[in-house]
Amino acid sequence: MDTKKTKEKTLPDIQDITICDSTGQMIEKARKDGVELCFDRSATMKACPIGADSACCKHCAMGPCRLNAKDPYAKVGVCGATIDTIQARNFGRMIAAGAAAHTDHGMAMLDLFREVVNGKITDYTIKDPIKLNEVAASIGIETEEKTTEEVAHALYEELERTYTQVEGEVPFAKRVPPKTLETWRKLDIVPRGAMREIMEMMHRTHMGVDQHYENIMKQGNRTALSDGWGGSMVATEISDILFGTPVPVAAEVNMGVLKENQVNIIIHGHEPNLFESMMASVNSPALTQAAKDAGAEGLNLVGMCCSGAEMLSRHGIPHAGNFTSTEAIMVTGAVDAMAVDVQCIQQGLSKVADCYGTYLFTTNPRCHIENTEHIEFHEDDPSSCTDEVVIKAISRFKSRKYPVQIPNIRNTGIHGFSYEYINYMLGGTFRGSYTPLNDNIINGRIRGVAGVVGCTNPRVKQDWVHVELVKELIRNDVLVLQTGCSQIALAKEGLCSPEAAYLAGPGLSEVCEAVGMPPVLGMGSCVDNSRILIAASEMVKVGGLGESIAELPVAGAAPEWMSEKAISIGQYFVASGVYTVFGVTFPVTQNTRFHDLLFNGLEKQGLGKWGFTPDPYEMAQKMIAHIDAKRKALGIHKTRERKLVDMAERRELA
Ligand code: NFS
Ligand code: SF4
Repeated sequence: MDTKKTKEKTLPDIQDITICDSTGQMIEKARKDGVELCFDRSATMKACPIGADSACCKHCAMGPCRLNAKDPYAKVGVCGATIDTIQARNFGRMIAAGAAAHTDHGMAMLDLFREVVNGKITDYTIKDPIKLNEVAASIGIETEEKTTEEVAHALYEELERTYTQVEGEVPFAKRVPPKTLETWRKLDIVPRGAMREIMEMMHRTHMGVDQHYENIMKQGNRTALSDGWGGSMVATEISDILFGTPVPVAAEVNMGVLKENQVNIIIHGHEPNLFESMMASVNSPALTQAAKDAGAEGLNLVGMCCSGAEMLSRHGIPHAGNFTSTEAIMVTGAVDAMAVDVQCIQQGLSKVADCYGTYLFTTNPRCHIENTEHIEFHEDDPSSCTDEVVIKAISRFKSRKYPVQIPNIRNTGIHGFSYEYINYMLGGTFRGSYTPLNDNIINGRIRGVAGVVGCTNPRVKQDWVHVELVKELIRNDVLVLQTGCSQIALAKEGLCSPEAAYLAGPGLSEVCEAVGMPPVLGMGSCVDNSRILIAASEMVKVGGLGESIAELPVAGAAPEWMSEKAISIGQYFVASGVYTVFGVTFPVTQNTRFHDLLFNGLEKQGLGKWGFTPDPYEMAQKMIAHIDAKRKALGIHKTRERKLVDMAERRELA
C-alpha cells in the first residue's frame, strides 16, 4: 500500500484550510514538494480531548490525573483536587505564561531605554520626546522645566516598578478610570509588580497550595492586569518613545511583497529593536552594493507576525503574512533569510527552511532552535548581527537553487492608528480629543467599538473567522480596532483601506467618509492592545458613556487564538470590564463552577466576562447584543432607531 497516497487522501482540501490565496498556493506546492506545514500537521495531530477540556493535571508525580469532562464531579485527583481547582490552576498558569512573555518583552524594551538614557547604547535614540513627556505626565512625573534626559531618567525609575515592585500599585494604574480602579481595589486585584504577580500565580498553582477556584482567579486577574496595564503597556510606550509613535501610513501586505529579483529578508518575532537595526543594515550603501554585485536589484526587507505588524504600523514596512503563513512563505523559494527573535516561532520553520535552502537564524538568547544557526543580537553592537544576516541572505540569493514561485498578490491599506493619532484624527490639531467618537456613539452613528485581535490557528480556516466577524461588525455600525495577526488577516482582505467603508453600515460609513478613515483601524502588534485599553479609558474620561470601562458599549474578540499570551490578553480585557469572546476552543470544562465564574461570575463582581463560540456570525451577534445592552443601560439606545440618513443630517455631519 502506498502510505504517502493514503495520507494525502486524508488531508483536508485547501479551501477548507485557508482563505488566504497565497498561503493556499504554497500549501499546494508544499504537498507536491513533500514538505509538511502546520496545517497538515494539525490535520494528522488530533487535539487531545481531555486536555482540550482542561480536565487533566500534571502538577505532581502522584498523577498525572485525568478527570472526566462529561461527568466533571464524578472524580477527583489523587490529592483530592476537584475539576474546578484543576481547571483554575491550568488557566492561571496560562495567564502567567502569557503575561510573562509580554512583560519580559516589555522589560527588554525598558532595559534598552535605560542604556540609551545612560549613554551606554548609542545606536538608538529618543525619537519621540513629545510622547516621552506625555507618558511621564500621565503617571505624575513633573516635566516642566526638565530636560529630555531628566524626564527619561525619571520615567525609567518609575516604570521599573512595573516589574520589580513588591508592594503598591503599578505606575499605569494612574491611567485607569477611577471607578474601574475602585472595583479592582475592592477586589484586591490591583497589580503590584509583574514579577511578584507571576511568581505568586506559579506558587499558588503548585500542588497543595490554592485550592479555591475563585481565589486562584483572583490572582489570575491580578496577574493578567500586570500584563495589560503593566508589561505590555510599557513595551508599547517605550517602543514609541524610542522608535516613534505610529501615524497612518499606506503599506502593502501579502506574499506578493517578496520580490523575485531582490534579496528577500524576513524578520519574524516580537521585539522591534532587531527590526529597526535590520532597517539600518539594508539601507547601508555597502550592503546594497554587495547585493547588486551579486546580481540582485536590491535588498527587500519585509515583516511577519507581530514585529512585522509593529513595523507596518510604525514605518509602513511591507508585511508578508500572519502566524500560520510563516512556514508557507518559505515554500516560495524566494526567502533568502529569515531572522527570528522571540514568541510564535514554530520549530517547524527549521525543517521547511532546510527544504528550500532559506537561511534561518535565531538572534535572541531566549530562543534557540535545534539545527538552526544562532547569531546573537546585542543592542550595543546591533549591526554585527544584522549585517551578517544580510550577507548570508545575499550569498543565498547568489546561489538560489530552488525554483521561485511568488504568489502575485498584494493588498494596500492604511495602518498605524495609534491612540494618539485617533485623538488627532477625530478632534483635529487644536482640539485633539475623543469627544467626536463619543458623540458619534451617543448619536448612534457608531453603535459601539470592538477590539478584534489575536492569532491564526491551523485548527480553523485561516483568516476566515476574523474576516467574517469583522465584516458583520462593521455592517452593523461597530467600529473595529485591530492588532496582531488579526489585523493582517483583514488587511489581506482589503478592509484596512478607507474604500472598505462601503462595507460598513450607514452610520459608520458616514463617519468613515467624513473623516477619511477605514472602518477597521490597525493599531499594531499584540502588546499594542494596550493602546485599546488607553483608548477605552479616554472614552470614559471624555464622558457621556458611563464612569467605568465596564459601562462602555464595547466588546473584544480573539476569533482564531492559539497562544497563552492570548489568554492573558483576554483575561486583562475581562478584568478591565470588557466582554471578550474567543473562538476555536475554550480551555475549560462546561457545566462547572469555574466555567460559570469566567462566563458570569466575574461580571457580577463588576468586571467583564468571557464568551465563546467558534462561529463568526454568532460571535458578532453576541458582541452586538452586549453593545446594545450597554447602550440601553446608558439610555442611548433610542438614538439608533433612525435607519436612513437624510440630507440635513449629512450636512450636519460634514
Ligand atoms: Ni499575538 Fe504576536 Fe500572532 Fe498570536 Fe503570535 S504573532 S503576540 S500571539 S500568533 S497574534
Ligand atoms: Fe493529581 Fe493532585 Fe498531583 Fe494534580 S496535584 S497531578 S490532581 S495528585
